[in-house]
Amino acid sequence: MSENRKQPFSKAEKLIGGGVLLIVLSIIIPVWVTVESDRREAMTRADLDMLVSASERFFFDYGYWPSPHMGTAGDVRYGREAGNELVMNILRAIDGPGNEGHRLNPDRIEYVDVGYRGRGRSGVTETGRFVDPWGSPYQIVLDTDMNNVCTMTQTIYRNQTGVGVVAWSFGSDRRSDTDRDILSWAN
Ligand SMILES: [Ca+2]
Repeated sequence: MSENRKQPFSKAEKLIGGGVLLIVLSIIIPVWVTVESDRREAMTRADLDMLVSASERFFFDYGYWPSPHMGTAGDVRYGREAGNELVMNILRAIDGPGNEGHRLNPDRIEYVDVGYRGRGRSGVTETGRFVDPWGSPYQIVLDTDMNNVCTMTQTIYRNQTGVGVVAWSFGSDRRSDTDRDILSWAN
């Protein structure tokens, strides 16, 4: 009897306990994954709204888009050939690439307030690149040739008429042009 007292759980009890634990985990883990992916998607949508509205406010104030490439035909896509830090430095009023000496945002207005990126959290890198919660740079197209069309290059997405800025995230698969992409516009 003293032997039994030293064993708080019998083998059968341990098996049952382990089974219950597995069942609980099998419920909790998928719920957590869904909650986490919903959280990241909501964060991404908020970032995209912020990028578009900040760019529009910038245009309203200055009469040009937050880009060092104004006048470039065919528009410029940031996040791919050109880093999006060129746009972000202008919108964040930072003296750096794209906005050297505050030349494009001379009033030094902070149109966006973005923190540093973290695990599962969007934000700017040390070089000022704005990345989504999965770590991929946000894609931004600005109407640099001012023809009221955002010309989309090297992507499945159509040119967007009547807007000066569009932005998108690669989403959870970290690849562009897939159904996981999160778009600032209704495709
Ligand atoms: Ca254009």
